Amino acid sequence: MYTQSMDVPSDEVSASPALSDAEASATFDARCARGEFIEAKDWMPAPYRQTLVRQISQHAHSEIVGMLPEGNWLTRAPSLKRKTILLAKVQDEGGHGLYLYAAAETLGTSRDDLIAALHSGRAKYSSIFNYPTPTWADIGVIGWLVDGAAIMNQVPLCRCSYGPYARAMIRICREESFHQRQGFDLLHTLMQGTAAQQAMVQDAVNRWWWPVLMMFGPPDQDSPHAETSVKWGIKRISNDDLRQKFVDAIVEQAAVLGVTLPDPGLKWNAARGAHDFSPIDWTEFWQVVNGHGPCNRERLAARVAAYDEGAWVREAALAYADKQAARQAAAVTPATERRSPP
Ligand code: BYC
Repeated sequence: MYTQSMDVPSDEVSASPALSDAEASATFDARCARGEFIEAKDWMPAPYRQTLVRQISQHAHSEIVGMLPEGNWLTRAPSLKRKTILLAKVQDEGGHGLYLYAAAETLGTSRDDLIAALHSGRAKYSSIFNYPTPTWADIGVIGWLVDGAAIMNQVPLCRCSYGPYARAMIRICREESFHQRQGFDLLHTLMQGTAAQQAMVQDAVNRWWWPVLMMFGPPDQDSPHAETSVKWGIKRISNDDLRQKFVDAIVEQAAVLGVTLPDPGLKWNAARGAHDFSPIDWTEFWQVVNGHGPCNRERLAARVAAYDEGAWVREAALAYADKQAARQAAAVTPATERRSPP
């Protein structure tokens, strides 16, 4: 029903008329290697298109599902100022989802198909949004750590080889930077408060730290998409390298806040010029990714209910669009043609 996908027949998008498949592939790989942007109407190999639809749609779903844990606190924010900030942030996440669905649609897929894949459980979304937000400090930790991890992962995507995705990421990253600052500010305020408020922050940090490190995806040797995504300039930095950069950046910020990161193995390694940290529990990660995290069922049920309850809005929007189109058609038709015969 809803689509901005371009009206390109599938045989035209899957073959380059002038070149053989092998020549087209070689030309395409060379363009990626030179760091050129690939645009929606350019020839691209089918696996490149599939990889992008997979990643961009998962990313879009993450933004939309990601509104739920924070949305949980919109009615309970402790002041008008905090409520206004949180409302703006949650709306931003919705906007990011919409830019990203639109970017995925430029690859010839429809939004209806993408949303059906999410609702049926066929499409993934970020593991991190399957954890609960029982306290106000969770909202600060989402901003500081979850959005912080998102920025670390997404800044390199501004240079991704697919133009529409890269351009969407520029605005998204700017907004994510504001989100991270608001999370840090929220936690900083709580850390100047009572011992109970400080304990609430520490508890939230303890619960989110490991799931946040999992956001970057499996270790490089278990990342099946890494090789092709790097070759085609979709991924510029590997899962493990981004995770390491994130840990190194956060250690200092945690010290400024006065919180402890819950890892006794976390220490500076002068030889590597980076922090060592303890092994991650990948069994938990795969359980969450495969639908068995603390809130997976709740999150999907909330999305399906929101979609069903919004059916009347989509119908009204389509009826309005039809009416506008009919009016416009009538306006361009010469009056003589519109007059009914005697
Ligand atoms: N959760 O070969 P790999 C936000 C899957 S929104 C779930 O390394 P890839 C925010 C992966 O999809 C943040 N699944 O894959 C919003 C693949 O499965 P399939 C979302 C994960 O794609 C609201 C399999 O594991 N950010 O910040 O090369 C409020 C093997 O992985 C996860 C993005 O989506 C995970 N954490 O690399 C606040 C960024 N990790 O598809 C904040 C864009 C991996 O074969 N995405 N999997 O069934 C990416 O950069 C990459 O897709 C990833 C994974 C780094 C996530």
